[in-house]
Amino acid sequence: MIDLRSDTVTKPTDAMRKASYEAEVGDDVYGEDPTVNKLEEKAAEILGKEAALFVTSGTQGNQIAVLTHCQPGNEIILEANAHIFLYEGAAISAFAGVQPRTIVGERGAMDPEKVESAIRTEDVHFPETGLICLENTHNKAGGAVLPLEYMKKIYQIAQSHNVPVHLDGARLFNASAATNIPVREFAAYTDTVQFCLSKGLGAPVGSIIAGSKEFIHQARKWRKRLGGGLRQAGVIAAPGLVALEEMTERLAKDHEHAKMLAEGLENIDGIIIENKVETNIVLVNVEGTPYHSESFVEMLKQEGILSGSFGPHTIRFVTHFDVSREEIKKTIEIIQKLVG
Ligand code: TLP
Repeated sequence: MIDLRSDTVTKPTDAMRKASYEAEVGDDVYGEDPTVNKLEEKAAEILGKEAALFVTSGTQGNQIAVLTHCQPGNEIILEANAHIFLYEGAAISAFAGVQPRTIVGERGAMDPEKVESAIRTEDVHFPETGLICLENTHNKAGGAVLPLEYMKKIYQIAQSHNVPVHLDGARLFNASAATNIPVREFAAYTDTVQFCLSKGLGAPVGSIIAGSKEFIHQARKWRKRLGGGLRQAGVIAAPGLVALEEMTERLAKDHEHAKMLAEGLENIDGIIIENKVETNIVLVNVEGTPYHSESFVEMLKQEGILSGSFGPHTIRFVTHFDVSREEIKKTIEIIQKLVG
């Protein structure tokens, strides 16, 4: 199978498995797991933040950030297709008791003027704006990179209104690889950041959230409340360290493969590439073929290619390190044969 459903499907490398096996461990709830501590220190350093926390998933990281920043009854501003809004089971409302204020963006970026005017003024009727969330790269916008200047603008607006900014940087290293801008420069325009070790970086599980020491102190408590306080977690943190040491540079290869896939598919009659491919996601519109997205995905599956339906006519392909250049070529050939 050529699995292009998501970069979450990547399997741990041999080096990761070995690191797990050899990891020095302790009870992380007591703060005594040396491997987890090392991962958190390294992640904080890479992001230029005071402290970091190892969490079980991107969703947990985002939710801990919302819970830590906000009070029940707050409102958070986020893009209308943000993962936190679309794909996290309304956890912000169910757990944090906050309501979303969504703004439709352009390639994942909300108009800064709209963000500023969405921030609530003091009024007895209004919820307080507790947080602004950004997503970089933006999943639904096809792995679009939010430019650094844009992030700076949003951060300045947020600061002038005393509202914190959280970055869902599940694929922040992809944004960095696409722009050659270190992750810490993006992180500088945020109060807190979440990034996933388990996507393009290839670790089997886990995410990091980072921010000030005080924020991470509170976040640790929320992680415990949510049942995310793990014990000898070094065995899963060790692959995360390998991910940070060995897997960030190679993301450019996934981006090359995504561009190659888009270029190969765009010449096929009936197929339109919906996004400007900047990173590892290709959104393919099949409206001009006799198929809707679900049936297209099913047809590809029969041919040994896994993809994801991302709307009635849209299919998402995500490149990652378990997919080779030859497999990309083969994918193009098969789609050409099926609909060309
Ligand atoms: N995204 C998954 C699915 O949930 C859609 C994927 O296959 O892309 N933020 C962003 C921007 C994400 O894309 C994801 C996962 C998460 C957060 C959540 O991460 P996990 O799956 O670790 O909870």
